[in-house]
Amino acid sequence: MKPGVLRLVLGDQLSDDLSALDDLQPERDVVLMAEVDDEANYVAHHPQKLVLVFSAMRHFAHALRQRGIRVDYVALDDDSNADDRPRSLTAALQQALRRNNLRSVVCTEPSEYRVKQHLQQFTEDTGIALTMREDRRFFVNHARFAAWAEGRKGLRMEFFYRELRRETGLLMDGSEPCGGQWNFDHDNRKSLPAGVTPPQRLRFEPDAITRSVMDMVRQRFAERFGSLDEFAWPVTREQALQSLRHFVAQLLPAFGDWQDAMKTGAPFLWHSLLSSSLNLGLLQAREVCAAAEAAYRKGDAPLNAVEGFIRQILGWREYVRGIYWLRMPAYQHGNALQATRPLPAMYWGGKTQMRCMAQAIDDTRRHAYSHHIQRLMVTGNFALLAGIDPQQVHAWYLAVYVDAFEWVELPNTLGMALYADGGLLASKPYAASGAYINRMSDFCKGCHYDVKLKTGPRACPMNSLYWHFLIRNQSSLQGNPRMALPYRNLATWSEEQRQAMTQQAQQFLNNELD
Ligand code: FAD
Ligand code: DLZ
Repeated sequence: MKPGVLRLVLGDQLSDDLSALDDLQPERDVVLMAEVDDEANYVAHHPQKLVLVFSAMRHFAHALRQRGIRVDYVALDDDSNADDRPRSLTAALQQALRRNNLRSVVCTEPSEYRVKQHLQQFTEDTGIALTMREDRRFFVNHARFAAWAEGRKGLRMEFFYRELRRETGLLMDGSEPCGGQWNFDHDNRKSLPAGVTPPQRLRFEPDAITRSVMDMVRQRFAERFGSLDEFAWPVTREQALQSLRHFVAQLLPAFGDWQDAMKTGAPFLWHSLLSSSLNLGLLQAREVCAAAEAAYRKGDAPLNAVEGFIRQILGWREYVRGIYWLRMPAYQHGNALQATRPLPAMYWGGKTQMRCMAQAIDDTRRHAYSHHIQRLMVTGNFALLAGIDPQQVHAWYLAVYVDAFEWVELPNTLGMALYADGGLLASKPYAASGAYINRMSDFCKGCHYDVKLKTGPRACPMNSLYWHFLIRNQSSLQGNPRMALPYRNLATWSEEQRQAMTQQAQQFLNNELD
């Protein structure tokens, strides 16, 4: 009989058709899954993220065992092995090879550069044979993305997305896009009228496995930012599929209309809440896009909603992964605007009188979630305008969201929110004053600050910070044609006006932030 193989399944590889499980022979192979300190601590993960990852891993291991597959599962709270418990994935691998008397490893390529490096170092150090297979769960592999990027001046998502629409046939009528246009963004920027109430979130109440992980996380990670009280995330494929069905039937039809809206006390609106299931592997991008398209074809959801949704997954999700693998490891050090301010304490729940920030951060604390516009145009925008160190912002986003894995978080944070990659990902900085937040939300009503004011003690800080950002970065940004409008406006200001605005912003930065 051929010798058995150790098949490593990582915490975000919880998919039945994972390439690492191809040709698995239950009578001789063993699957290794390991909860380890290094992964739990490399950033200060929100307790809900820890519970989600560990509970989903435990449920996946249980499902494999039910199929007759042998699983060697290393639990963080397995006290029978406390002295010898592995701290890292590679230590877990080494121990499992010995324990199961196996000599070779098969895995699927890790989604994060850091983890891939560890595994490659492991084979170099030990000489143990490790076969790394492609991750087929994405529409596009690294070679395909590199070929698309090759020789292009700008790597704009829109063109990549159109190629994928043609290639996959998603929302295509023959060779033409459904509805005669590729992009329905302009229909998807409505603010939410008073009286329109968002639907309830679908909740998955913690079962015995999740409750036991919650106890462990409460005990071992008590000091972490974030609450466990409202944990309701899908932890199994069945729950993730239920979530998908709920989204398509109840939320997708209005997804487009309110895609960019924000509302006090409504953290989820019509967003799908599918990112954690997608990123853990409980759902596949192809099936999610297919379900959305089917709703359009049946007449159950309008094109602006379905196109807007599919663009996020087929377009943005694939594109940011492509950028990540194309440009790592240099990408993670980007700081094109030379931002150095430390991350203020308000991001970790410290006091702030800015209602928009308080709302986004409190949603984050309660749910390990805030929707895209809050991430980009509130917490991200503030960090951009205030010149906060991209590394600290990156560590925050990577820690606090249930869906945060570096391959998707880093390009969104460094590239989209902070323009720290110098415009590789975004054609201009997503910088906005308080007027944008006021237009798209009800946050400014009842705020300590007045969104209509630019200077004075009650002036909205987003206003002075916005102009300070433009003044401070004028030499790098004014040549960008997409920044022409604000710089034309700034050109009409007197030197005194510029100075007054700079002083207003600096006062806030020096006195109101810690
Ligand atoms: P929906 O609004 O319902 O969108 C549907 C799906 O599209 C999402 O589930 C997601 O898979 C995909 N998607 C949407 N926008 C993006 C995007 N910009 N990039 C990649 N995929 C996208 N997304 C993550 O999955 N993990 C992260 O760590 C993450 N960090 C972010 C950090 C910043 C600073 C910003 C601005 C965005 C970040 N995003 C991240 C993208 C986006 O905000 C989340 O995917 C989205 O909010 C998840 O909620 P949802 O499932 O309800 O999304
Ligand atoms: C995020 C996370 C956490 C908290 N813990 C583990 C773990 O103990 N074991 C594991 O296999 N994966 C974990 N993950 C996911 C990894 O940090 C990492 O994101 C993936 O392995 C992708 O490379």
